[in-house]
Amino acid sequence: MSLPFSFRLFYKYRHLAPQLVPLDYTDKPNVTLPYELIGSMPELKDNPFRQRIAEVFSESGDGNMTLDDFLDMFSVLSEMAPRDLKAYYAFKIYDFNNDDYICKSDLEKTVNKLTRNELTPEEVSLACEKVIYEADLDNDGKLSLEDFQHMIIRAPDFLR
Ligand SMILES: [Ca+2]
Ligand SMILES: [Ca+2]
Repeated sequence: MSLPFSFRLFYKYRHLAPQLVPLDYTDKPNVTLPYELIGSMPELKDNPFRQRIAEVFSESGDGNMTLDDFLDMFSVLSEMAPRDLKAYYAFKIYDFNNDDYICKSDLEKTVNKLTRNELTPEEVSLACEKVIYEADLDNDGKLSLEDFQHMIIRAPDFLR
């Protein structure tokens, strides 16, 4: 998907740990870079969701990344990624407990990160109830991917 950028991204990946990442990838070397290196990149270091983003794109789920994980992450974060794909990954990022729904506690974590903990717990709770009330199309009290996608169409800022 991100072919035009793959060389640039490969060098970006390798630059994080030149001693670990070989220049020659033809034999598919089994290399994984630790989250500490990934999360401190300029593109991520100020993002309150950086650890969650790395976990979601990391095949091992722990935030450590192979080159393929890394390429996937940057192609989805790219401005050119289709909105549906971004929405799918945003949903996964906000689904902190990985149960395929965004429930109120997932949303509270999301809102706390988005607002960098500047709201009181009551304000956060109210904001989350409002979001669920407005976006929960099937009234099961939590947001499915479909509920979430409808919400994104109305409020695209949620993707940023
Ligand atoms: Ca969840
Ligand atoms: Ca629902």
